[in-house]
Amino acid sequence: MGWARALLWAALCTCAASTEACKLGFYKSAPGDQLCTQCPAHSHSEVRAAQVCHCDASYYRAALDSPSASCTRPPSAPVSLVSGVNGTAVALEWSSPLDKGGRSDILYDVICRRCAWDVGQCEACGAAVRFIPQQMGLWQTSITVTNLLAHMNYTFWIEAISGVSDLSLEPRRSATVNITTNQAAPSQVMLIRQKSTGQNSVTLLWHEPDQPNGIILEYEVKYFEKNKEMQSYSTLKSKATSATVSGLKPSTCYLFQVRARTSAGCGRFSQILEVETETVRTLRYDTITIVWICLALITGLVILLLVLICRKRRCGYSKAFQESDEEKRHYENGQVMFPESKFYVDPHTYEDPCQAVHEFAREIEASRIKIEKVIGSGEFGEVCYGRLKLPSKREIPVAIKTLKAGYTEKQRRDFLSEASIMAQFDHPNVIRLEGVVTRSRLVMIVTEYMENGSLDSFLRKHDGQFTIIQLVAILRGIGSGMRYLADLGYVHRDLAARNILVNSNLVCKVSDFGLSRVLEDDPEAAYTTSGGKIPIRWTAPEAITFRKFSSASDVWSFGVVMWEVLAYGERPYWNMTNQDVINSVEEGYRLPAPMGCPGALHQLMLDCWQRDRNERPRFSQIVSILDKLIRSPENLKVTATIHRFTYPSRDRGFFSFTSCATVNDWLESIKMSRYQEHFALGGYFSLGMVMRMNAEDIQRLGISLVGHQQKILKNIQLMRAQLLHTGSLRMYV
Ligand code: ACK
Repeated sequence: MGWARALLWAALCTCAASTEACKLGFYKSAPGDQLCTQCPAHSHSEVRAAQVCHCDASYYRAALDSPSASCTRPPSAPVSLVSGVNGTAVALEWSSPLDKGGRSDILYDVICRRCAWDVGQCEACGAAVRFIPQQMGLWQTSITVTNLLAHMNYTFWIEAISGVSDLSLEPRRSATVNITTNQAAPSQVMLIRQKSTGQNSVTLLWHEPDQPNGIILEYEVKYFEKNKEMQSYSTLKSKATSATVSGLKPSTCYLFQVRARTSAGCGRFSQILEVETETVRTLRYDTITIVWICLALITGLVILLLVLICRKRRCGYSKAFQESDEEKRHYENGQVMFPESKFYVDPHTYEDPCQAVHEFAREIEASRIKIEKVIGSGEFGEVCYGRLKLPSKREIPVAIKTLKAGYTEKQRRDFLSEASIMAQFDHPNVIRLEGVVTRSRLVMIVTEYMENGSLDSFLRKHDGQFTIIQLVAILRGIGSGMRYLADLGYVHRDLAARNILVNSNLVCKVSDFGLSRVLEDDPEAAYTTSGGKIPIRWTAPEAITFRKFSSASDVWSFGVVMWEVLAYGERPYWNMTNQDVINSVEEGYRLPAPMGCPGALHQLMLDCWQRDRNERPRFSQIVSILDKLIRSPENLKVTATIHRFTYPSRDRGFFSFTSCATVNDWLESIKMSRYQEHFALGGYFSLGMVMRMNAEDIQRLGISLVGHQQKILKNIQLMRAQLLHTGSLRMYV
């Protein structure tokens, strides 16, 4: 039957062709009297009497398109892709492609890649990431992506696709955006279970959240009697992943939940665990057993008293630090005990400072440390990376400061005094001492390892790559560490970005507690007329002139660290001489706001640089101001204006731009020569024109990397700032 119909169709066709054969570029899909139709757009017929028109090169018909439909091609890339990061979520929005390829069935696929800080190491974003409403086949031009990791770089590709995308061999066209997530609270504690149950207590165990997003400061256990949450619930804090909740009623059903807390806040509570305490067992003892029990109790009590008295005598002033482990254990066991206020003990107050190191710091056997590589050099010797394995603990990465061979007794003492100081501190924003090695030929100080090294070089390496909130979070961490040190009565004297270390979670920790707070090992330290060696650019005037070091002078230095952070590791006062810095500060000049620095932050810097040290904020106030700014980021939107009066009046010591006569020279000097063409195409032919550019002008150049846009803007402002006071700006504007 089919065969017969084909024959008939061939005959009719031949007949039609003979009378009315379609010309090239025309077709007739079925035999009959109807006229030949012109081939639809982007198609052609290659033979006379064609029944279909084939698509031109790079044009296609989707399976469901009718033969009379025009041929179409895949869409161009979506345009105007914008991103908004909120903690660990990002909202992406874009506009439809300018060339839809002749189709209306445009959908979008979102591709996500996660990149580690080390450039080039990217991987798929993983199954935990959520795409709302969905990742593939989106018809709307926006998406929200949640559950990203904190402080991580992500790249998103938005691909436009249509019914013919799969027919084309060409790569899909996409728009790309790079984002960096911010700090976030830890993820939910997932697995909580009961380890043991008594009549009045329950011991719980749980796992660290999958995404701690920082250092877990503590866990909070919330518990209440079943059906009584509304009336009351109790909480208990624990530093470990276990806790014993005591004081419970026997034979009662309790509900437990756990959440983790980091400096970014609390995570979500875990699922509820229901546990019933054991029933009361009535015990019957005869008189003799009761007498024995009483005797045992009294003996125990006497021994306990003796131990306590003995400890008190032996430990003297340092008791607070000796007992810190015990306090922690109480804490870990679920009893919330607030430590009594502590004060830092200067190892110099010990007749033998070596005794101090053993009083405070743990001695580690050299065999427990594997040194793997040298990562830098300090005043006393090399700084190495290695691994430490303590008994019944997991192996951890550590930094090891070594004392070079041939040391004198004084050098050994000075070297170890840093450990005596560090050992007294226990704060998430202060570098943690693991212990010391003093009983081997090689003397070592072992501290936690900070993957990103010192803050100044870290910022220079990631110039322009952080959001203002991330920079404020960095400052908040440093401020919090300094508040802790100031509360202990410890004055740092050398607070600077080079003495802050950064770990892989971007947590910043104050470090460098050398004994010689005369700063022998700081290359920035210079001799002053008053005798000591002082890092001039970071030090308060009263400390330079009268050696009046205090927490208030540390606050001045904190202001300079704020400036370094906002200026991505720029050298404070650029290449002015130390004497020029002293004179300018004395005359009332202060560092200007770095490019893009919010006014509120520059104001805080200026407050830290109040001449009268009593007028400067305290670290506790600084932390709460930074906290408020983090909570209300809208206050960070107003960028500080560049005030002429904040610049030193003299023209010596600033970068010279005389050699950067052209835009290309300038771009080369800031390592952005790749954008020479962008500037030329944008019509920016002179430095004068460049200096008038604002953020929008730079965006219009089509530079896709936000970090590079920021770097260019920063350098334009720097150029302006440096030329403002010389008067030479008039040449350009
Ligand atoms: O900037 P960096 O890489 O960070 O180079 C210096 C170098 O040693 C000499 O001080 C690095 N460094 C010091 N302490 C640590 C630490 N705890 N973890 C990682 N790097 C460290 C510092």
